[in-house]
Order: sequence, then C-alpha cells, then structure tokens
Amino acid sequence: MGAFPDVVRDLTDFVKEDLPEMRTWLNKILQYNVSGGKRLRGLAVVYSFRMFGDPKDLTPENIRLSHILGWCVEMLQAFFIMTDDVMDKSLTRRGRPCWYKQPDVGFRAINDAVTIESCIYVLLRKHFADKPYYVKLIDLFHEITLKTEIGQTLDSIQEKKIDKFTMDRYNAIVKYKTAYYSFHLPVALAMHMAGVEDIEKHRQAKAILLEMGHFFQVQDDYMDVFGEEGVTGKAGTDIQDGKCTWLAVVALQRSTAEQRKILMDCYGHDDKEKVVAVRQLYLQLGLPAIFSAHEEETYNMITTMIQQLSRGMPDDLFFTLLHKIYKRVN
Ligand code: DMA
Ligand code: MG
Ligand code: MG
Ligand code: MG
Repeated sequence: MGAFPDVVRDLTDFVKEDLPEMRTWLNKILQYNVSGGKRLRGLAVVYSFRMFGDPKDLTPENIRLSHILGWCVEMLQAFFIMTDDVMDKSLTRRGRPCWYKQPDVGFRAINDAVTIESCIYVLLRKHFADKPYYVKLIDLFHEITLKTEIGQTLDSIQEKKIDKFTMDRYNAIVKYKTAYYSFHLPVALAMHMAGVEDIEKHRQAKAILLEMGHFFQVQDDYMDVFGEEGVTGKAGTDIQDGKCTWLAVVALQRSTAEQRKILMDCYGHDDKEKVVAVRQLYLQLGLPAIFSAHEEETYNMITTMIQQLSRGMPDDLFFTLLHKIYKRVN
C-alpha cells in the first residue's frame, strides 16, 4: 500500500498538466478499481521476488520495484474484473457497486478498463526500461493477457449450453480465464526479475501454480452460490448467467433424469424461484460436502507436488500461497 500513491502519481503525471479533469478521472478509476481488493496477486509478486531473489539483490530499491510490479498485476486484475462484471451482469464487487454500475459510468467502464490495462505499460517503461529482463516482463503480460481473454471468451460462449458442460470443458475454461493470470503470472514475473531463467524451474513452478489457480476458481464457483455476500463482497450471478461452473458440472454428473430436468428448466434464468430451485438441488446432491472433500484432496495433491520440487526451488513460497487459498472464504 505504501507504493500505491506513487503508482497513482506516476500515472496521473503521464497525463498532460493541461488536462486536469483527465487527471482527476484517472485518479478516481485507479482508486476505485485497483486498490481495495485482497491484493493476493500483487503480494504474490512481492513474496516470490523475496524467495527467488539472490540475497545480494534484495536491496530496498529492488524490493520497491517488486511492489510496483505487484501493482501492475493488480492493475491487470482491475482491467479483467471491470469488463468481467459487465459481461456477467454483476451488481457488486469488493462490497460496493461494480464500477459500470456507478451512475456516471455505465458503458464508459469499458474504456476505463482498457485505460488501466495500458497504464501497466507506462509503469513498466518508467521503472524497468533499463533492466535486462524488461522485455520478458512485457512479453509475459501480453501472453497472459491474451490467454485470460481467451478464457473469458470460452466462459461466455459456454453460457447456458448445459448439455455441453463437462469437466474437461470446465478445466480448459478456468485454466485460461483464471489460473494463468492469478497464479502463474505473478510468480513468473518475479522469477524473471530475480534472474531465474532455468526452463525446468519455470516448468515446475507453472505446473503447481496452474493447479492452485484451478482450485482457486473452483472455490470462487462454490462461493458464488454458498458464500456470504458480506464476506465475499460480491453477489453471485453464475446460476442466473448459466455459467459452466464446478458446481454445475458436478451436479450434472450426479443427477438423476428428473434432477437433470430441473437444471435444464431452471439453470440460466434471472428468476428468483428458478435460482432457489437450483440451489436446493445443489444441497440435495450434497455439493457442500463434495466440495469440502475436493478441497482436502486438492490440498494434499498440491502439497505432494511442492514436496517433489527440485532443490533450489523455494517450497516455502508455494506453501505460503497454498495456505493463503486453502479454506478461504473470500
Ligand atoms: C473470473 O471469473 C475470471 C476473470 C478473468 C475475472 P468470474 O466471473 O467467476 O469472477 P468473479 O466471480 O470474480 O466475477
Ligand atoms: Mg464474474
Ligand atoms: Mg466471469
Ligand atoms: Mg465467480
């Protein structure tokens, strides 16, 4: 948080002095959309740099750079959730109205989102242009941004096609829409910053991080239906939107012909009674207990993967990330 005001200043300074209303607007969209989250992804950059960095490189200046890089990842997250909330017709985010729901915003939120995305590259140029790993950072941001956009497209074209919901389909959607940018990106950026270029190290880290990211989205899907809005900060929309979620896929796998019919009739409608019927069916099928068992299994599987990391890989880092998400409630 200490670096955030400097980040905002760097960006508002980019806007010419004779455009004070634009400076005010940029300040406003950054404050509303970038700060105020859990900052899990940004902090993952900071921890990862500390764990991968050679002790002689952990200077106050480099630590500060890792904070700025962390904010770049949080800006990418802001860009995705601003557009995601429009597409998902969500109403709340982080305990307040979604940005596009603000009375003076509306569809302008799309431009605000891409503005924040472009700001990432202003910060990277300002702080990293002289670093040998500058191109690696830009390249990774570009690659993973496209992967996430592909995931968002897969997620939206799958909406309401209940007869096409399978676990394979689900796995592909969440790998692209969530796992790459939420887990792989922050750690891979920090590894480049720390000068770690060993392909095998990157491969091992990525394998674990994509598993964590997958599980993170399973939890997100569970909380969309069974979480407390006061705790998650967002009202669920997956049933109304007809999303291919972990709950929907598992429910379909376990449904009788009659139960499947309830899903066919009620899933994907913005209708209170239909939403309640789907939730009731999830309870009848015992999805909360199935989720808890899946959480334990995933925890054990990822723990094993971490224990099998080769020497020189910071297993503490991966355990810290795993413990941050295990049994999370928001
Ligand atoms: C999350 O999907 C993916 C991105 C890229 C934001 P989601 O719509 O389930 O997220 P949320 O539940 O936060 O709206
Ligand atoms: Mg959403
Ligand atoms: Mg979405
Ligand atoms: Mg969700």
